[in-house]
Amino acid sequence: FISEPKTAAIVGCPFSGGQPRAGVDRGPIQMVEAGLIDQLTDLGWSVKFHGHHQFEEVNAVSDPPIGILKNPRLVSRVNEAVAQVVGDHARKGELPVTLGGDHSLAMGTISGTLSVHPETCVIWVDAHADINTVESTESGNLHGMPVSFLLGLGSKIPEFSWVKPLLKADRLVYIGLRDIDTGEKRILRENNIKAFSMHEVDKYGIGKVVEMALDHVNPDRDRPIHLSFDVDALDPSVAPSTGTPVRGGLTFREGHYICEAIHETGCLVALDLMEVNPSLADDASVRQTVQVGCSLVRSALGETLL
Ligand code: B3U
Ligand code: MN
Ligand code: MN
Repeated sequence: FISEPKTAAIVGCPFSGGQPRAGVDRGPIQMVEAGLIDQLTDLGWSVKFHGHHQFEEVNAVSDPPIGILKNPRLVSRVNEAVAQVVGDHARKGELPVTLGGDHSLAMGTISGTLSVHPETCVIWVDAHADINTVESTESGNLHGMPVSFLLGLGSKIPEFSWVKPLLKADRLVYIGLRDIDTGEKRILRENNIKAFSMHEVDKYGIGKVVEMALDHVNPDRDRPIHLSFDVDALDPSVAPSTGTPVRGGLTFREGHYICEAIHETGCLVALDLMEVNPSLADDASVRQTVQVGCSLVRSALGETLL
């Protein structure tokens, strides 16, 4: 596979249907307005951006809940389109950088990556595990569920039949967890999924945690990496404008270190930066969160401190 494509393709996904709070659909717009494209160009990338994706058409479908799943058809159709777009970029050897939008979008982004690079491992950086199944979810919010769909866990619903269970449990690792539902803890345990919670970050330090995470999913550093970064992995003092902030999160440097270390592997083939919600919190907090989102992307794409 092409480990370091020279072209980055910005996939702007102004989508909020996987969770209840309005405004997360403005995240990608604000990150682009903050200058992300010029910043990546300055890092030496050729950057493709043809505007944010338009989801009005899918918005029009009648979409009653399925069980307690909210907006199921909308989330499914948007993600099917996202999978296609991300897959198309990856196939051309470009690095898809998906800006969310809520984290249900990773159902699409990771499906797209796996369709092109089946050996891909996923590094999921988040306060949450987003691994609820149709059976375990208490909220019915699909942004808390994309990982279970990718792994093929839980009962299948026909509306999501396009999602293939292409991700293997031993190709997935979490960093930053600290708010996991009881059902999710069981799912992680039963499927032997490797997770480095904030407890392990405290215990070993972020350098060791990233090394152990890579050793688990990518021991020879020869597999493609899809990094799915939920901005709520960061502490709310660092990234306040997000839908479900949880105290005790990653520092500014710990978040950036993860991105820098993954860049250094040369294996990054796709990146998600999700859950920036510019309508939550005051102007200064919004600006701070949008800027952190941009700088995480820059770090993953090779910005160094020296
Ligand atoms: N685990 C809960 C809460 C949650 C998951 N992801 C976020 N919140 N951002 C759920 O709704 O599944
Ligand atoms: Mn998430
Ligand atoms: Mn989260």
